[in-house]
Amino acid sequence: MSIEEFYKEISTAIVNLDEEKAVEYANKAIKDNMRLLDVVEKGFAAGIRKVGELWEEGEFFLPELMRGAQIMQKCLDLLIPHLQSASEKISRSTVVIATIEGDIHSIGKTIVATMLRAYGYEVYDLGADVPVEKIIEEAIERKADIIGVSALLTTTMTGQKKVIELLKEKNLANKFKVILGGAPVTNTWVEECNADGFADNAIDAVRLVKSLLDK
Ligand code: B12
Repeated sequence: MSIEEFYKEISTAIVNLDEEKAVEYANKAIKDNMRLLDVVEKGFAAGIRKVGELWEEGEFFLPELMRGAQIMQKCLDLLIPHLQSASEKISRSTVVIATIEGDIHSIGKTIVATMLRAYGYEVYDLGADVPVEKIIEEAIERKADIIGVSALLTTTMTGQKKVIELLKEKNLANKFKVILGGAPVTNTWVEECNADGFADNAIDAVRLVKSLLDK
């Protein structure tokens, strides 16, 4: 089986909600020392996005969407410790990351947090459904360089803008760089919010953080 076929098999296992196969592939990827981030992005994430499409098209119902996410999370729990063990402390910079309040989507944010850790950043992952004030409090407390805010819903994206607005109100805007992420985030939204950037996958998120800190 070629590597592309392997990614496709993983994605299919997620779409078929086949937990046994998905877990088997995650373990195989670990055992065979594969590039685990690629396995996550091109296999598992591709699968869960397809599940989302099927749900949107009415082929899947909410329990199936939830089951898909559960299987994905189980596999991530297996993979994440191995992604982290590749870590090499190369940076002392600190990132505080959260999914904004009202939004419970945590998978993508967790992958980004994991990758940043793997690249040596100190990462405080506040979880999902986190109020704007709490994100800012933690950023101050942890002396963060960067605040990352994830939003997966068009209705919760406005919270990303609120983070930046509240920082301005508190005269803290030049203390932190704010980066955004999540499927609905675009360049236009980043400009509208006055954010410092966005990334639509974990590798670009690492690149973005690095470039902002190099400035
Ligand atoms: C899995 C999933 C769920 C799971 C979430 C489980 C969990 N623990 O996360 C469950 C089943 C709980 C769920 C619930 C709901 N969901 Co949902 N869900 C999804 C789905 C299928 C996949 C999301 C995902 O995990 N993708 C995989 C990861 C790897 O990708 P990612 O999140 O985009 O993250 C990457 C990048 O965006 C970026 N990134 C992410 N965060 C950050 C942060 C920073 C700082 C940076 C730099 C980068 C970055 O890097 C990540 C890694 O590559 C999406 C479909 C989609 N295409 O996104 C729908 C989707 C987001 N959900 C949707 C909806 C509507 C809902 C519900 C409202 C459904 C309902 N009726 O209850 C609820 C929301 C409840 C709430 N209040 O939040 C809609 C949103 C529509 C919209 N435009 O607003 C979507 C788009 C489905 C659809 N096609 O309609 N969902």
